[in-house]
Amino acid sequence: MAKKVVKRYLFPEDYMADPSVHVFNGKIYIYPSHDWEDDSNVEDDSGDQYIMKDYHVLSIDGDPMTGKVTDHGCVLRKEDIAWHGRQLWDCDVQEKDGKYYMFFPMKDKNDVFRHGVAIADNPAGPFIPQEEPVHGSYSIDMAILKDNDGEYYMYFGGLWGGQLQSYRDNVGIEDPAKNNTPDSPNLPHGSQPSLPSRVVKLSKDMLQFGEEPKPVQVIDEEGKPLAADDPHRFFEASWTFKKDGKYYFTYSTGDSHLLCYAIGDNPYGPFTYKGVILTPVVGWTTHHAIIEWEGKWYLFHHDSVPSGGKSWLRSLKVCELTFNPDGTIETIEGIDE
Ligand code: FUB
Repeated sequence: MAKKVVKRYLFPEDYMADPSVHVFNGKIYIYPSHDWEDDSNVEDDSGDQYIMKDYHVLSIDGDPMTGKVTDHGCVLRKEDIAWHGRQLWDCDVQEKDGKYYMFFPMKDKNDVFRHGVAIADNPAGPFIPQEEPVHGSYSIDMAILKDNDGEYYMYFGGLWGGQLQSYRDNVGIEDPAKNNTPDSPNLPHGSQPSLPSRVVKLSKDMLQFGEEPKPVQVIDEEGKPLAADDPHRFFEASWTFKKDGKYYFTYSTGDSHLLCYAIGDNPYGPFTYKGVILTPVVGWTTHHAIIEWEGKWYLFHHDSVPSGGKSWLRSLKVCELTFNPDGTIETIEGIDE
């Protein structure tokens, strides 16, 4: 049974989505996508309606449910990135040795998603982009885990418009700009294993992959990868965090509109599927971040209620998340009314 909980819209002043959230220097920072509407929002299965052109940083003074939200303004624009094509989608930021590294996906001039890195001296930016995308990078939706041993792991990938189906073993098997819909011949079907997200350890300088990306297996209690027709299989929007020595891998199921989670013993997995975090919200996409703040856990996500259901105009929300004593998560109801 999904539980109804109190939720807060964080930034009614503008449409923002895909929150990545971290506590830096004792303060909560949100790194969202900045949704945009003009004549070119065309709704289709390949995500052409998500035409974001820049990133803002938000921060919260104190408690996520009540603290004042500050917009630190535009911290990176598409035009500032030498290799830019279009669509600045879900980014994430991590700190290393006093520098802040923003990892972002954007289509290059051939309409192929690559990962960029931009660097700042403080968590509120501005972020200065590197000249080139990360070598060998592909697909979308990065989330960076800083592990206790000082290593940083990036989780990434997304189906359909996220282009993950165009790669096998980190090599393109077709032009990733093509077949960005559910009809792609490269998507598995029925009881075939679903396509996994990827995880990669970052290089010491945080600017490249430090190894070949590996598949993130989400398995059932019998150890079998979730099947392509399982409504709980991975689609996009990876997130990770650690709690009580366990690694939680959380993600969106895309066309079944759920946020789900799986638990593992190390950053590479496998992760055993455990359940639904959030039932469908208003709007096609669902996306999230989970953090601990002063002993409580919070789910940051988005929906399209304030825009009257326009899937490309989403609004940031937060609510408290409850863990059961065995480490499982209480399912939250996505619709508030
Ligand atoms: O915001 C564009 C895309 O929509 C994101 O990359 C996905 O996770 C989905 O929220």
